[in-house]
Amino acid sequence: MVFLSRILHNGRVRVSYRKFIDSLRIYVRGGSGGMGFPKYGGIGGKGGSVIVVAAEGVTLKSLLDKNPTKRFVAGNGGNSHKNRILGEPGADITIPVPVGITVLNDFDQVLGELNTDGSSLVVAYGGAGGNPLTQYSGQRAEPLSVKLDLKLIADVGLVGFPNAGKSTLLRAISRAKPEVASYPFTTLRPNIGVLEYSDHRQITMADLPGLIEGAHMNIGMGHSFLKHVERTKLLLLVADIQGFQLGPQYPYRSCLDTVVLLNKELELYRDDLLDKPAMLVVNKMDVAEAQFKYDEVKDKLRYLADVVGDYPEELRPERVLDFTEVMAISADTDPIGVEKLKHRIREVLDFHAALKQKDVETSVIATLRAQMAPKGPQML
Ligand SMILES: Nc1nc2c(ncn2[C@@H]2O[C@H](COP(=O)(O)OP(=O)(O)OP(=O)(O)O)[C@@H](O)[C@H]2O)c(=O)[nH]1
Ligand SMILES: [Mg+2]
Repeated sequence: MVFLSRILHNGRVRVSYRKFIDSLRIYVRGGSGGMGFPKYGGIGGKGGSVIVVAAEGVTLKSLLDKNPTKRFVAGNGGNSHKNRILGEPGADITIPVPVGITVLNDFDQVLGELNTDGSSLVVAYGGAGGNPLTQYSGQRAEPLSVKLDLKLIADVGLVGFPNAGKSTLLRAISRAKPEVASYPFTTLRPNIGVLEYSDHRQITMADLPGLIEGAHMNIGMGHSFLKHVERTKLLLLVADIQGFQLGPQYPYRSCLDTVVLLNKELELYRDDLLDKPAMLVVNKMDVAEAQFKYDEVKDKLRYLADVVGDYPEELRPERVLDFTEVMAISADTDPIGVEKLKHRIREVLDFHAALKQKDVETSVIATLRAQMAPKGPQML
């Protein structure tokens, strides 16, 4: 009840997702150029640059904790003098940032993306050293503000209503230990787990906060965390066979309703997410009457296009997700089912990767299709 009062505060659902920092504005300035030396035609040293470098293990929170002023200024160039006609260049300053950062300027234009460990980007150049063209005075570099926007990099993104069992599934399928609890909005920040296979292949999966109808109007935790699925290769929707009801004054949504509403919220966030490969996992198949309910609804889940017409306009997506596969499991009690899912995820990822490769041999596609066919009859 404590939790419900937290969630249902003011009759609207408000839980802060913002405690997790996935975006940070910083202020940067290159170093000033050193003074030239007119008497000998000496040129001042160039100011240092500010460089952001992606590094594993860094978080925006750790960056902020170490640099609460969020200001980064590179070293000034040395002056030219009679013993050193060419002034010494100013020291560069490097800012370690998490892998997966997009750097944007004040106009929200993308300056670059740092998606691999060690990749770097110069965000501010130093001023030129004093020279004849500048009457030997060193140039000052302009201060700039840049935004560091983190998007997690994972192969698979878990998307589902609160309480559907996303974190339970991540716990069962990987060694990650995200928090699991019987109230909605347990997950406040994304977690990544690694699916490990016997041949050492690894697939990463991101667990996200619960997505709820009205998320686009900032209900629940809003939908801004969906940016973390923008780069995933596969959306894995998780739906509770029992459906969902946030509280007594909220409407009950069946399992099918939740899938349609997730589809709608994904569309409202960015409709090109619907073009991503997607799988659906119906969870909690161990509860009473689950099989009966699933048998009733499974064809509808597969062919959403046939059912969305029954929904009122405000709930109805314009375009539907095309699930490569619909699977029913119990994340909590069925390790065999979870293992099957783990292998299926790999097959589906490989299938879509092969399709994407334009020069892939048609025979390979044919083989993959044949492998997929018995379980995924709606495949292309
Ligand atoms: N019976 C049953 N309960 C499950 C199963 N999977 C998860 N649960 C329970 O459902 C509740 C919610 O599970 P979570 O994994 O925290 O759900 P979530 O989707 O991560 O929820 P949020 O983080 O709030 O979005 C917990 O009480 C779990 O124990 C399942 O397969 N069967
Ligand atoms: Mg969770």
